[in-house]
Amino acid sequence: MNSSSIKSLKSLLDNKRVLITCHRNADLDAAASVVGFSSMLDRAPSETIIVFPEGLSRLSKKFLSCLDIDVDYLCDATNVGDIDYLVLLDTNSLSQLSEKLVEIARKTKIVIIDHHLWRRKYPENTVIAIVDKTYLSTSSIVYDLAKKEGHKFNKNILTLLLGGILYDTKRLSLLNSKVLRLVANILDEGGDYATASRLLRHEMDISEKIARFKASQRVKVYRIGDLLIAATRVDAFEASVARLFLEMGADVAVVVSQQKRGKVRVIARSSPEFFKRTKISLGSHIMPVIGEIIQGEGGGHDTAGGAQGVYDADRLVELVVKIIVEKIVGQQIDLKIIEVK
Ligand SMILES: [Mn+2]
Repeated sequence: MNSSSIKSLKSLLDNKRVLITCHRNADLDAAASVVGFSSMLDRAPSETIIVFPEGLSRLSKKFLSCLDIDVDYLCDATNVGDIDYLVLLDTNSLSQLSEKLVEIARKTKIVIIDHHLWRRKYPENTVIAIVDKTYLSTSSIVYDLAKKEGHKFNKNILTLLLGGILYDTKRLSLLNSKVLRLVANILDEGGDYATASRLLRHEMDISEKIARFKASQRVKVYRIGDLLIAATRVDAFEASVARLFLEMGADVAVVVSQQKRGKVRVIARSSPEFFKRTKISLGSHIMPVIGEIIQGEGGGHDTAGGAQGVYDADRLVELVVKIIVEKIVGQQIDLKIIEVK
């Protein structure tokens, strides 16, 4: 990120109608960066509209309500009228937006702020792209951006941004000196680590617990050397189930779920050691391939990926495992041979 782009960003959005948004079902990093960014523009003479396509994640809602942060937002951009600038935070492809937002993106100047690299070219009308992986979260980019603009956040927004950073860095288990310094600055300015950390603690409700037990009963485990792949199909709580399998010792977890309107979704998680050893990135090497086969889209990070499309859910579980196995061993293998019985 260079300072010239930052200067122009602030003057750019002055006196403009700015729509600020992020990927669907905003996770904590996305929600915190949207709220942080819009509060930074608050004092500027611009009109800001926040859209959280398909709303906020449960954790994001919990942070906003417990921190008493009042945010006016829309869940879609159907009646927003003319927009001068579309600010995309924590969104690394237009497919993560709602249809209406994609429509707006096609005819509106775009500012991109993200820590995920875009696998495709930026949309044609992108005027500024602040995309930097080394920030590890979009919340830390927004914080740094605001700092450079001379903007001071109030304590609750600082704690929210801290939550976004903790969330995306898995509570700082991914870390570099820059992010550690930014976190130290946030604490110095009044961000509350104890509160952010407490709010991040996840309390499972009974339905999530049941989903985890059911998934454990149905899981299939495949072994390649000393690598284990655990795969199953669930109705809900995919991410929780994938986490559980990793905690149980799987190197890769694959979880498929049937969605509305005949769609099917798969998420996969791998341990950082798996990526280190095999150099197989779920987001770059596996999910885009799956996305194509199931006539949808796929992507994600090295150790966390997902794809959506149209396919039979049970067959999709096998397909994903097959493609991961093929990538590991360099050839197709009959899954029956490597299934742990
Ligand atoms: Mn993020």
